[in-house]
Amino acid sequence: MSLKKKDPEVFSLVEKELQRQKDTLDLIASENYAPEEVLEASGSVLTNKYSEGYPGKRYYAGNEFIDQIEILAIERASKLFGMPCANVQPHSGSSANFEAYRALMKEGDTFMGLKLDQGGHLTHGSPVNFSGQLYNIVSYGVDKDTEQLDYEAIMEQAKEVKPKMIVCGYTAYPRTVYFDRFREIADACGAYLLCDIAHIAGLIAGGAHMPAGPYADVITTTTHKSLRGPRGAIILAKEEHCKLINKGVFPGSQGGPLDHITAAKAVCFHNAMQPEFKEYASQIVKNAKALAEAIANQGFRLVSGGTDNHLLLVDVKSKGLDGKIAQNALENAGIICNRNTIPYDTEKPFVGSGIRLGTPAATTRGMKEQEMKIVAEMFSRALEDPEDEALHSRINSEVKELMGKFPIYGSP
Ligand code: DSN
Repeated sequence: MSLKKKDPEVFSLVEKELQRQKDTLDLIASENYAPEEVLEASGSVLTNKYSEGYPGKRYYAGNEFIDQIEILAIERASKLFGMPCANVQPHSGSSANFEAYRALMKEGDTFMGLKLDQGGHLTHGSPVNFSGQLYNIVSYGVDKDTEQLDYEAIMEQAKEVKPKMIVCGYTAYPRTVYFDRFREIADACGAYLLCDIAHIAGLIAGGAHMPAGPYADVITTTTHKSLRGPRGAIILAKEEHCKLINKGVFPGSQGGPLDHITAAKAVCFHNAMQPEFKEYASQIVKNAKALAEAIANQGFRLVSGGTDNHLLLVDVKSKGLDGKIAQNALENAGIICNRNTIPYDTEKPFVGSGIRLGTPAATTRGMKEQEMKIVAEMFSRALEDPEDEALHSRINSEVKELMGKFPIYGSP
């Protein structure tokens, strides 16, 4: 009520954004709807506190309850992902990667990550990012025919390159990541293994993807994607790396932690330990498979032929479109997703030949396999003619009606 009175302009924009979220179909693979208890913790009075340092070792007084909250978050994160050390202070996935790299590497050291245009993240060695500027990057790619990781080829490359670190875990890779294979590769060349599980953290927590904990030296993850928590990140590590990681986060890179977000992370980890979360994670994958099959049946080519996880990459070139045109047409039809490069793309990254679709948010709304068939049909129809405004407006109404049957935040 106070926001409405004190700043009606911002209030009204927040309300409009809420309505947009309710009325449209969110298929952005990295987005989700944080539950109300997570929003409540992140919007709490904890935002008022300064807590530089760690529980029991702060640079400010008054941290009795903040310490208890951070300890809870640490213990829960550690248990959830099966690693002895957890740092719950990183503000974002990029910060977490920056901090973990700095903890275990010196500037100029060599690391291997998947190419950005084949599914890797900016922080996995892109030349326009700190990762590609501070370190010597030798990227690996996916196989041109299967569009999947070729573990034998990566092993050969790693033995030759002898990197200090290998990064696995991706933003646009629709297949299982075999962390056990990456452990073998890292061991064969004496590298640290960093698993960036940001996209699949919820699947791992819910048992729908193999865990990274038994294999990784360090895990980084955001908490707001399939994990369905607040916007932020964490780092998990083997005991031997704990001190360096903690120093790398504070004072190495960040100042005060966001205590309200730490509390929301603790709530998110608690939720992810409940039996219902297993069902949620497994339904995300079932929905992605159903969506992939239905979209392929509409005549689209899927990168790697399908999906094992929460996302699929649709090659819209197979229908004579590019990613940018397709993304805009879909947005006009109320289907929110993002364009993406596909392996060995001939388009520039700003255009791309692919559309990335993910099911974590739609699954949170309660949608199941039968709705995925309806979604695939609407997706295909919206792309029949990217210029047809009347068509998109009709589909937009159909999407809104469907979303009304799967409300978020209590009402359509
Ligand atoms: N921007 C995120 C994504 O959409 O995958 C990765 O950080």
